[in-house]
Amino acid sequence: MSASPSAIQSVLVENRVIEPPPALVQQARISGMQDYEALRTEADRDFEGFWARQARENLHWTRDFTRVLDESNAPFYQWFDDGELNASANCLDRHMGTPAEHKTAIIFEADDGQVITYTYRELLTRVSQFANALKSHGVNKGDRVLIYMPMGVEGVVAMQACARIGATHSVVFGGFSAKAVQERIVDAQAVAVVTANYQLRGGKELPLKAIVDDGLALGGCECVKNVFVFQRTPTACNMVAGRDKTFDEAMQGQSSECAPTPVGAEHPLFILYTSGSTGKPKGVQHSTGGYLLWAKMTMQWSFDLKPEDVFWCTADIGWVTGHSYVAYGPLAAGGTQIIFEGIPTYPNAGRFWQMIERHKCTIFYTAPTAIRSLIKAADSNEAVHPKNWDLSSLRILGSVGEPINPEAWMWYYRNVGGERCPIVDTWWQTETGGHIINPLPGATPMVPGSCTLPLPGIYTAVVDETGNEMPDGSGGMLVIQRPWPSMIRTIWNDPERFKKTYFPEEMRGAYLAGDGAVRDKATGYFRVTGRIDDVLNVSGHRMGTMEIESALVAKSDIVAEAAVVGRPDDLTGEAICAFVVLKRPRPTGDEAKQIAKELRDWVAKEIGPIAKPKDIRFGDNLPKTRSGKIMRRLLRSLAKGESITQDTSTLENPAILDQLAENN
Ligand code: 6R9
Repeated sequence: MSASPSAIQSVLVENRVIEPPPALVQQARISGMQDYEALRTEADRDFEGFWARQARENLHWTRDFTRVLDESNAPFYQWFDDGELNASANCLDRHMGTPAEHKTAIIFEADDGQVITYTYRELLTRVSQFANALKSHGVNKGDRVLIYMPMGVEGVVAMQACARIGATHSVVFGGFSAKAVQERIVDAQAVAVVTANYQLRGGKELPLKAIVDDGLALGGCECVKNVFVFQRTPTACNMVAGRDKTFDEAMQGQSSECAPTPVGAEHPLFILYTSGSTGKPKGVQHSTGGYLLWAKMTMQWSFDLKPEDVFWCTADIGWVTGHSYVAYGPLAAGGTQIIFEGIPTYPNAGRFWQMIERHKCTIFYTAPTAIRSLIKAADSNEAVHPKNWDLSSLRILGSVGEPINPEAWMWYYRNVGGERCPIVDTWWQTETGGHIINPLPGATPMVPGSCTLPLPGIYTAVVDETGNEMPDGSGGMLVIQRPWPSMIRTIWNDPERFKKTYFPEEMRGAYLAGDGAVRDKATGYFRVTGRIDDVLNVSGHRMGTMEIESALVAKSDIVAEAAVVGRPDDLTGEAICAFVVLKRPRPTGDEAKQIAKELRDWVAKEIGPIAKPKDIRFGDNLPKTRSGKIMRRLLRSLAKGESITQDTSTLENPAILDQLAENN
């Protein structure tokens, strides 16, 4: 028995096409598909000329570039390489003497709801003082600085201060372990660490400095000469004389002026290690010029950012989204942004909606995992449903981090956006530096669950294992065929791995994203189906785990969340194993059996019998990284019945593994 390809597709074939609202189209920077096409055509006709124009219009260069793209040492591409600029000057100094100087750059809302605002002028002062503090403690251009901070303004100040003096930052998410901190210090040979005594999340005070101390004690960290400690709470922490100093001590007497250090366009602005869900962390190295250019351009293109907008990206600065769309993009584009210290469920799951109302947020950018958890909360408690708040300030919504299933998309569109706000589903990666495939809010007709079309100047395709383009409608590997300014430059300390991972020979010069995708026959729209390593082959049928997950989640009366992985099977090659979180308490025994049967039948009905999960296990939760990504690597081990030997330090909720290991 096998399902027809059309049956396999059915659950994800979306017939709904949602046009961007006419009022928004009228005012948007990129207004209507004709504007989009015009930019695409410009890039097609004169690729380098297109990027040169953008680079000169969007950034302030202290020395103009004469070369746009240097491909002589591909895939180590160089952009604008003989130009010089400073990223912090482009985010801050640039607005001095303009109407933006005294406008609010950052609205900070603390975990407990306290609000502090900072103008661009005030932010420049703080960044300059901290930059001077770094300099006077011997941090020089080209040095690496590890930043392990809570979500807040000081983290952004630390990043901007590094950029100001030409130091390369490496931000480590405040939920990572001491071992993760130590590994990243050693790999990058950081000369300083910037941290806080504690962080506040959901009313709890969690140590940061103590974890840095533990990390440094693990050895190999002699390179670290200074540790700067921001005192987030009055609680004391251990301070090592000579090495550690508080922010106040370090900044005392520092001038509030610090001339930005010009750096070459290719100077590494930062290293960011990719999440543990792909094995040994890779230090993704980004440039200054190309990276900043795209961070700014995508703020204006993808989010149509205007001076009066109040932008809110909920990502932590520990992830790439928090780099491009908190620390750099919004500032380079001169926007006002919200920075939130806490978590979406504290004091209750209405926090996001309450904050949107309170700060009159106009552009809201979050992750599907957050949306799904808030749907679940709203379903079980009306008091936290978004309808209880005035969300009429919103004009654009965004999604990032994983494919958004059509069910969640529609809920977000209806209940948060009031059927008035386009949803910009942005596909991109740490390695791409900024958005790659997404609708433009004032132009692209949307299809729930599809990230639609590549941005102008970006060339994406779907290919097979030998690099040949797949016919539209057939799944394959997502590649980016031409270089782009904000692309990864190398893996820190490992150029060979960079080449092998992203530019394998079979791809003949294209960048291999590691995701599967399909381009729609009729629209040319891309739908990203998940990581290539998540594609299953069951009885010779290729199926994205996402497709099965989407089917399970579509049973929205009972299913809250689902993750599907493959495990080896003698008969069918791979068997499908589903881990499911229900909207009711976790079932056991006969009840579990009965619901599992119901779900199998449902999936059979939605996709075809071939897609029926062989195993279904129920949990209170799924194992996730602290950025909210489901750790499929662990689920695959559990599905196989293996004991977990992998590193679980990046896991938000390690206790869940034991529960999911049981076959119910
Ligand atoms: C920005 C970010 C990258 C991986 C990527 C893909 C998945 C991100 C997505 C998406 C489908 C989207 N991903 N956005 N999949 N639709 N809109 O998340 O970077 O943490 O490096 O993750 O996330 O699988 O390859 P990063």
